[in-house]
Amino acid sequence: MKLWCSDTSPYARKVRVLVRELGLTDRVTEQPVATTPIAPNADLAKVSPLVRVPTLETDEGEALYDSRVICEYLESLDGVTPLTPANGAARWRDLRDAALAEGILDTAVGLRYETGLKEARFQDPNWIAARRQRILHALDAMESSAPDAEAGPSQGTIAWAAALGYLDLRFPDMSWREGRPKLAAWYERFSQRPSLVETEPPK
Ligand SMILES: N[C@@H](CCC(=O)N[C@@H](CS)C(=O)NCC(=O)O)C(=O)O
Repeated sequence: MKLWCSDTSPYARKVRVLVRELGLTDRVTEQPVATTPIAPNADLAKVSPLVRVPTLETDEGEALYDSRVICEYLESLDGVTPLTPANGAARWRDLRDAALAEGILDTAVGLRYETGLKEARFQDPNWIAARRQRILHALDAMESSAPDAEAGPSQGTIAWAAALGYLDLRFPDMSWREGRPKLAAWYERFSQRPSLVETEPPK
């Protein structure tokens, strides 16, 4: 399988972490690529109509996206022991947690494009402030339900770590740890997993 990814994409990082946690590194080759909304990568465009990373080309030649679909696919492969709870309340809670982190990412990545790719005169400070507020609000929800220190990897916990790592990379001024001691303690421990260390984005 071929995983189109980038070393700074938090969505791709979710998949790259899961690949490692599931023991699939021998079956997945990473294909780094640079793509942005205003400079879509031509090679990726040939296999992925939205031209976004991550995209997974399966051994059958199918292109899968987005990161959630790819995570579900990887956990469904023969010979793989899924990490995300299979059913019941634990599953819905975990997938809800993944959606919360992805909401943070959608907001933060959108902000990054807004401020990084648009000329200053086209940026709306009120909109930017509201988006930052949304991220802080979501972080408060994470603090209220921070996982046990011993919680293992799953789609939910991996998405949380990818989102927090992305805030450290792109929005250090948000100081997300301030006032969120449980979340900070959980992340401190979880981010030491080899899968997270190996996929840490370059500063
Ligand atoms: N919902 C998608 C989001 C993927 C996404 O937005 N990836 C970014 C990189 S972080 C990208 O490829 N951006 C290029 C673009 O939007 O044209 C997922 O979960 O995979």
